[in-house]
Amino acid sequence: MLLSVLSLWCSSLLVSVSGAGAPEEEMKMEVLHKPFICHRKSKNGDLLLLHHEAYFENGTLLLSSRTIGDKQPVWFTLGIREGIKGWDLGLRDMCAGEQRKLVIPPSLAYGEEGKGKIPPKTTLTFKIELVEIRNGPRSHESFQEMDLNDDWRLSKQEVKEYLKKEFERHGHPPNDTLHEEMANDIFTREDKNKDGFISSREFTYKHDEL
Ligand SMILES: [Ca+2]
Ligand SMILES: [Ca+2]
Repeated sequence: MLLSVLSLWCSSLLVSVSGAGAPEEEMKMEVLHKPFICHRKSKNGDLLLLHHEAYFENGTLLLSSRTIGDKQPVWFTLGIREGIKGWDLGLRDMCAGEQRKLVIPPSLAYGEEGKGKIPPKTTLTFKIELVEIRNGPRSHESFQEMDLNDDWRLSKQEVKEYLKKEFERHGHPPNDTLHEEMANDIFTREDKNKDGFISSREFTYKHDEL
């Protein structure tokens, strides 16, 4: 949870997607496997644990979470442009255990410029297996957990308490100076109307940002 909070609140970690202004091409989505039982479907703000494989249009494998790093599935927050736009659009209403194929045009991926090993104007095919869905840090439940006095807004002190708890939960010693800095950073970004509180409206992800 800590990492997702950090990535949510530190925009520098977000992958920027170029290609704005290019004509919007359609993304193709195909369900490869649908589990028989589906307790909940993914929605914006959820944390998704998933395996992903990316292929170029000629079928060459670009990367696979099953072979890189620790070969574990990765966490991804849906609907906040944490990755490419195509993922935010293509991984909604998905069940744990479901497998999808997404064919994502450059305008919803890495755009006119490409990125790293991805050349400009590349259409990418992803095979995604969703392993698990959890409440994301932007969920109603997370807000309630952070709002200690139930007044439907977060004070700087409540945010600092939350950061402290998250640090402890992950085995890091609390660090007042760091929490103060992080809270200041969060308020600069999130307290849109500058009233010194983050309202539930300011906190909750807004769907029309996509
Ligand atoms: Ca409060
Ligand atoms: Ca505010």
